[in-house]
Amino acid sequence: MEKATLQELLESRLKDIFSIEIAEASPQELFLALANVVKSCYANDWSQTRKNLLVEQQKQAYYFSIEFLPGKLLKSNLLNLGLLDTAEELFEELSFSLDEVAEVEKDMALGNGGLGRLASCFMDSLASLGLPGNGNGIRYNYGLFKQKFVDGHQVELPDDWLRAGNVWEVRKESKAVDIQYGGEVYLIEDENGRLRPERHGGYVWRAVPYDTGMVGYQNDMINTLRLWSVEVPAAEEANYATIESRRSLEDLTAVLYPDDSNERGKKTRLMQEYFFVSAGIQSIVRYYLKLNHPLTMMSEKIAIHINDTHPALCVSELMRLLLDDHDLPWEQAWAITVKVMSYTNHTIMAEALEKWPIDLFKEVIPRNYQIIEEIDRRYLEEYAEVHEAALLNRTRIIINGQVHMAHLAIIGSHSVNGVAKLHSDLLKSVVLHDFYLIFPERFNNKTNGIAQRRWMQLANQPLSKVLDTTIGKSWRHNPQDLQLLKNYQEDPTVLQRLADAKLTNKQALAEYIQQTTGIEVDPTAIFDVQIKRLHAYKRQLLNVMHILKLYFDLKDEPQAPIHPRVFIFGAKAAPSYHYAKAIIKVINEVANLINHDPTINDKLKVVFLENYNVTLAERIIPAADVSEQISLASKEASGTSNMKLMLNGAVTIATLDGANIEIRDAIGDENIAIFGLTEEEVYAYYAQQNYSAYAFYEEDPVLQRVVNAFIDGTIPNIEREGREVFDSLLKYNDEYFLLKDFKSYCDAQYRVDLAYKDQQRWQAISLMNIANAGKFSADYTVQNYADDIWQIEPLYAHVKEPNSASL
Ligand code: 4GP
Repeated sequence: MEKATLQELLESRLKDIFSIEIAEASPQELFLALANVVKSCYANDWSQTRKNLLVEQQKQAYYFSIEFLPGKLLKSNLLNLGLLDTAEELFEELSFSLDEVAEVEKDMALGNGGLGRLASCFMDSLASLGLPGNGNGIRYNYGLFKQKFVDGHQVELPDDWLRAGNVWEVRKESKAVDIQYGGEVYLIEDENGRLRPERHGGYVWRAVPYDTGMVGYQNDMINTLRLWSVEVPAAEEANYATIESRRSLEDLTAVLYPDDSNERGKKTRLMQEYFFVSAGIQSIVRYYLKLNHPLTMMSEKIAIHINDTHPALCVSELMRLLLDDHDLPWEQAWAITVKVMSYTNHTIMAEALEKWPIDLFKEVIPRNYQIIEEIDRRYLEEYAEVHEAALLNRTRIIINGQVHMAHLAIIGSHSVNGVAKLHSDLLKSVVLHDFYLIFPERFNNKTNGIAQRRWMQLANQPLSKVLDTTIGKSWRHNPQDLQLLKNYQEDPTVLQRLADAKLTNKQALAEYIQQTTGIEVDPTAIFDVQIKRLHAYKRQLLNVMHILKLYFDLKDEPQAPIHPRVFIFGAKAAPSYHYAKAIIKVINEVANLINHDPTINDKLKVVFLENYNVTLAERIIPAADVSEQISLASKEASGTSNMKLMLNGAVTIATLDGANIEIRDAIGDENIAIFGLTEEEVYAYYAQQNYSAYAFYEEDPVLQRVVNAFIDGTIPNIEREGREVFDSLLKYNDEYFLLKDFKSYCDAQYRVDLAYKDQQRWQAISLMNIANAGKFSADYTVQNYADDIWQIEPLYAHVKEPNSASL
């Protein structure tokens, strides 16, 4: 599209919506007008994609996820439509900044972290590969809370992201479905001797879908992200006459992760899970029936993906529809269900493997509960002759009065995958070992990937330009072409250009830090970044302990040859995760102490940026020199910020955990700083039960001084939190082995410091990281899901060649 055409469209939208001229428009008005133009640019392709899918009758994948974290969409849609450069030029000509306009958009934060962000990366890749794949989730009125720091404590404010409306979504009233909750279900024999459910009581809520176009990268493919919102069904209006009764209904899709420390929150959560599952499955079956194929062939046209355990009810809900609404015999319905379903596990942390009390199940979704009981009964019966009773009793779905969602997902799926090689191996050997014995053929690995277009082309334009001029533009379509950069490892001009791009990004981040926190940081210092959810296993505390060590080194010897460093944190703690919040307070107070200590002479700065989200990540990642990936080996399933930071030229300091191992394999030991226990060593400690935090503390005076600092008054204002940290390390024997890994972490940090001082060497390492990051594009990951799990192919009727993703 020509610039002039874009301008005309923009002008006419501004007139239509606001009755104003461009010159009078505010960034808000420009945003809305431009977003509407963008929408109209893909409207036709969106309907064409749907029509083609119906005509071609190709198999489609449906990705069920309780979280999606797309971030802002304006610039990514412009990029994918091939309009970004034109829009940027136009705005410049009009003396506006496109960035300022894009900033207006609310970050769509319908998720917590890795799991939700991965779901959105996959949406982008599916469309960009021309693959028919749709998202299915919940349209929460409030996204993940907005984080503020008050006196160094995390305070959670509601994220009212829908207040000004959401320009990208389309309400599809005609596609609404009813969701049944509660009541009692009796099984009554019909004239053919078949047991049929008869429902007494209960209530029906309406699920209304809001669809958002998922725009493929310059290929005219537009998939759909369908998010469901709850409403009162028209026939039930009279029953919801009071504000209170309405409120309890509206609570259902109000917030992501209702506080489930109480019964009411737990119930809401289970109802949410059933809500988006039932709505999604009903709409899929309705679509499938339009194709006029027998239900027994469903797996040839439909793949349903269970992203973590939250949508595990997909199994029992599809069974319910096939059995109750479509009269299929159990065996047929089960065969279809298992062929259609697949499941990804995202964590080995036990708390995330959901279990629900059966009483709650019976109360909320009684018919699904009956079906789950029957799946459970048949599971025991079917495998009784092949496997020992003890094994079956450990793997069955209903155990000790609880429904195990992961068991339901595994038993009901043909594929179970982990998200990095190590994680998938641990699933087989430890976490899901019992299931591996029963269903070895179901287990496979799909290492995570990232949306490289967002994390490089959009987030890091300075570096993108260096890449274009050095290796050409093919990397924009084929990320593996980043390898071409390897030819320049010893080219001082290219290394300098990379360094310049990094400096530009660091200057921009320094400005943001100054504006938002008042802290001044020097862009020539090392920017050392740890951005991820706050969790004990991710060991932000280990990072803090190293910072304290450097602090003491400088106190003892102010001229110590340490290259100046800025430690940057971004992290939210779950509202009910007390210990994680204590760590936030500690980091903030350590920052206060160090940033204001004149003897440190600005050699160390600690910055904890508030409200970490996708948009903030887009600011931080391009400016990072060092990437902290320091979880205890075996605990981080994969990680994806590790891949984003690597792509942007940061050098990783890492344990051999999750995808760090595959990053190390891709770039070689000389381009990454590895430290700490390996997964085998961690498990050896577990087996021998001989870990003694105190022993490490006792023998290392440096460590002693650091650990004591949490309680000896060195760090002001952390009486309670410091004690909690101290106790977790010594009294409760340091669950995540920080004391054991401390020394080797400090050694690795020292190596990083030395490497940075040799700028030529540092830039060459950084270059190798960028050059080898192509393989972590989610395009490749999704291609593997498409080939191995979903068996979907690019839309045949596609007008343009889909993005190639062969490895
Ligand atoms: C996360 C894992 O912690 C992270 O390692 C992984 O990269 C990400 O999923 C995507 O697979 N898990 C979650 C969760 O976000 O809620 O379990």
